[in-house]
Amino acid sequence: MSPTLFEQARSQGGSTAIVAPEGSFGFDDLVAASGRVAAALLAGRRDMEEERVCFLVPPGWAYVSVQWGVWRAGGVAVPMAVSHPPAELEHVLDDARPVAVVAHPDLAERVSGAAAARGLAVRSTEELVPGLGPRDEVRPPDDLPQLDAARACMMLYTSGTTGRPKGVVITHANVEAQVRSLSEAWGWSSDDRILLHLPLHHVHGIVNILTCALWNGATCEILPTFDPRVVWDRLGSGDLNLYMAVPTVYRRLIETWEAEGAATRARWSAGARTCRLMVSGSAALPVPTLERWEEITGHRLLERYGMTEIGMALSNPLHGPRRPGFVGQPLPGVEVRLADEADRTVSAGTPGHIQVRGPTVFGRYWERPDETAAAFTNDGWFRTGDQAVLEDGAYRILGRSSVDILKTGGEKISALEIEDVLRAHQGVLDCAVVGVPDVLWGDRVCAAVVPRAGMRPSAEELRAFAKERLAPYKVPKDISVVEELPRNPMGKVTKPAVRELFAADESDGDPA
Ligand code: MLC
Ligand code: AMP
Repeated sequence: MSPTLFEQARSQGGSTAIVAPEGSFGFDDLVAASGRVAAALLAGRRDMEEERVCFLVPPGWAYVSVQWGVWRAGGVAVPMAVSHPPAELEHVLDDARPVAVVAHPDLAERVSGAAAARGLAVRSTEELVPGLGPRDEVRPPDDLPQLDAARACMMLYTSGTTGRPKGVVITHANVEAQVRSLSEAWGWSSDDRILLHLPLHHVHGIVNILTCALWNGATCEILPTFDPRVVWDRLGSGDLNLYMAVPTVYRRLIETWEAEGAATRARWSAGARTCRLMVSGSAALPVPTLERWEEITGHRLLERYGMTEIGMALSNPLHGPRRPGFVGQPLPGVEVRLADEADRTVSAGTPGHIQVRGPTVFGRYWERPDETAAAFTNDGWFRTGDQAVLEDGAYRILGRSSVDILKTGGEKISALEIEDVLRAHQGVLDCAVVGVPDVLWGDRVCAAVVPRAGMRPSAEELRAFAKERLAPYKVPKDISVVEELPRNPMGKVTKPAVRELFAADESDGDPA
């Protein structure tokens, strides 16, 4: 793994690295535990040489130990989403072609069938991670591989406009550049203590929170799931000084605070005020959410913009004015430009496509050379697919270039992937999936469905069908059965008109 990340951890000795459901662990524990995981995965070999290890482990101590163990063994860590049904996990197994699968005992059943069908045994975190189960005599070898920073360390799955989710291959050098950039911009230090409840198959939780904390000798307090009352209790304790989340989480926290009595509200607010920094990202932060959070906690959220392929690119300042509705300026070491359709830089004040370059940017999609090539300009700029405008020195995000990429609760999803699944239902002739603007979810996933002649599948039946095949956050919240889809004169479905169907549904209160 990144020698710097590892050496920094080792130099922290017994100071607390992780507070998790399993207990409190020092950096020395992490060095020991990850060494043992690495040795077990290597099983006598010198180096995993970028072989993939898929792991299905809830956020906590075992997760971190396995991730670091894979890194130290020279493997590529492929975290699988704990919320995903077997069908989504199977896609990752088929695509990543791992040599090993590691699962927490509580989740093993969800992946064991698919793993066995692919000739893979599921290894338990209880067996691999010291302190969680019986120890055997496996010891970390003195000579775990020395890794070149250009080697891949992680693959994160992300949705695009075409096909199923694809693997974003991230190198040790990418992670290091991302962490250095954020550490400088947001003033991380070993005095920091941050709460982590975001899913750990995304860059937000993995890099911005977990790895930044460990790199800086700070403490990361991990909750296994998001429970707004638990989060408020932790913020209200005054023990934390850093907090990062997606806009949906801030909205949910506001709703929970508003439903409480005066004494609890006061305690929660007072504790939250003692934080030094609170950050929002992964989706547009609605200005009313920013304003209400400021009233409740005294914190004007620092909004930043990023993406799995590039880490973080733009950020409001740690010190200095944070403009509501804006995402600030390029982070240290990150080049950002706005370009027109011909990849020419546009002038300030003119909307353009956001393109990003620099050491934080990934190199390739896993085994998708054509999509990789299409994602970069000839001179190495990555096309994010987002649009923005530069106004008075700060960037304002205008939206995405594709109407078929949605963001719900910070999760990026493809409308086309959901449509493919709905069309596989025997009662569905055609359908269109859209994101309807929503203050809680960002995009609320909605589907208009044209039934086959003589059939009328209910919304609940279709949702159940989708839930078996897709991650829960991809399942449409509203499904409307319609006679036909709105189309333009060329016969193409007009998604803005589909969106309007749902706005109309809401007003007459008659969803299917
Ligand atoms: C859960 N549900 C969602 C959802 N998450 N629906 C839409 N969008 C989502 N994101 C649904 C469930 O299916 C369920 O529906 C109901 O909500 C309750 O489920 P839950 O599991 O109890 O939800 P909860 O734990 O409260 O999760 C909501 C959330 C979570 C917002 C906390 O989605 C979350 O942590 N999102 C953050 C994702 C993230 O880290 N993104 C970063 C990507 S990296 P039903 O119908 O079954 O009741 C990136 C780059 C960058 O974007 O810039 O950072
Ligand atoms: P992901 O692919 O899950 O990493 O999501 C990246 C996408 O999230 C970006 O391409 C943007 O569309 C969106 N995003 C991230 N941060 C912001 C933000 N602050 N404002 C608007 N959109 C954002």
